[in-house]
Amino acid sequence: MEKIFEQSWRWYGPHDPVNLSSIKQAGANGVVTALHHIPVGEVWSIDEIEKRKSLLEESNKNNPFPLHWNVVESLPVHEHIKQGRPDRDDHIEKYKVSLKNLGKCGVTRICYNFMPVLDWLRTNVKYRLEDGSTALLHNLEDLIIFDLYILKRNNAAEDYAADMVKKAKVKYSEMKAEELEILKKSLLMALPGDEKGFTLEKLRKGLRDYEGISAQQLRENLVYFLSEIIPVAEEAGVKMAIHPDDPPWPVMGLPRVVSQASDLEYIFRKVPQNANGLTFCSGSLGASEQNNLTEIISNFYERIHFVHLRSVQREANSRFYEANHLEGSAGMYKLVRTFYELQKKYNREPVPMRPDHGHEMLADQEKNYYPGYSAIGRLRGLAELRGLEFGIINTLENK
Ligand code: DNO
Repeated sequence: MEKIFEQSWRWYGPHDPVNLSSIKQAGANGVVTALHHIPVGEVWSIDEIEKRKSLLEESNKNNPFPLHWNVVESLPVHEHIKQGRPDRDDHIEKYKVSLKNLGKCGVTRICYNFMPVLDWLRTNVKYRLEDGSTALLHNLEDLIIFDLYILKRNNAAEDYAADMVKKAKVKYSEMKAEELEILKKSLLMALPGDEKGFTLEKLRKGLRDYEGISAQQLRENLVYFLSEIIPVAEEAGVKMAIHPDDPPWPVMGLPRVVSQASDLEYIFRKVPQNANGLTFCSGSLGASEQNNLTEIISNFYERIHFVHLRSVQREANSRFYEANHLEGSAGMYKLVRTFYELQKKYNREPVPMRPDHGHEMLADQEKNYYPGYSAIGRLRGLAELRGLEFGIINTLENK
């Protein structure tokens, strides 16, 4: 076997500070990208998809190592679909058209998520590590401080354990204004690819729109959505790959239903076609110690259409930070080895994999990257993961 993964790299498009030739130099040939300029819910026309493809084709001229668009990350799901509003069918119809258009253009893997309002959530996007680089941190205590004292959400304290609320209260009373500002900025940050971000008011409104929507209701809305789009995806030759919740538990009173193995079992049982698949994200799932990552890979292997590899270091009280790719709690050797063994068993093509996030380090510390998406940190991640893959294949095959 030559490869376990198709080495890939997330590219935000023409405005991304990391350009296509840098991606080639990083050693990736799969480009994971999305049409971020199209508002959520609007159709991705063939024209727009072809325009993005032509940027890659242009950069491939006279190049023996061509890039290709292998995964869409993300085709976002409109909030009204998640909320099950009366107009959800109109939004689902538009989603189907985008999906078919992508299939027609040969872009056949789509990553998306079903997290209400917010995507990934970190309380400090510049957490300094011992080696001087910075990483992303999630600290529940700080999230509580934000929720109670900055956002001032009604009855927020009821959503957390009493001892954590107490600890947060003490910490808050000692925090300086700058620290509170960092916390606020980190939590109101825009989602990847969106430059606008949240205001407190916009976030409050987003949360209000989910009042009365239980986890069970959200789950049913997800199944409704999947029952509609998966047959269309199958027909279009497209694989859908849902991204797990990050972190994998409810946040700010919002339900989250793609957090653990039982959630995955549920949605795959309800909508069994293989086009209904998973983005295996070791970082998101790995933030909860209840998730056994190798078991999840083994149980859902044939549905894993896309892989994000990164490792969080879990600490007490739902605090975690993003460690180097081969360190932290994920146990990367075992994960990659499990992928190797299953690929041999099922004789599958290499699955697209991207190093998810990287530290801000070296010259990148002077630049302004979207947190987690610096060039050098991800380059280090990819290089380490490729080395691990190379070592596993060569050792196990006695090369
Ligand atoms: C964060 C990403 C996520 C992911 C979406 C997919 O870095 O992994 O934001 O792109 O959840 O829909």
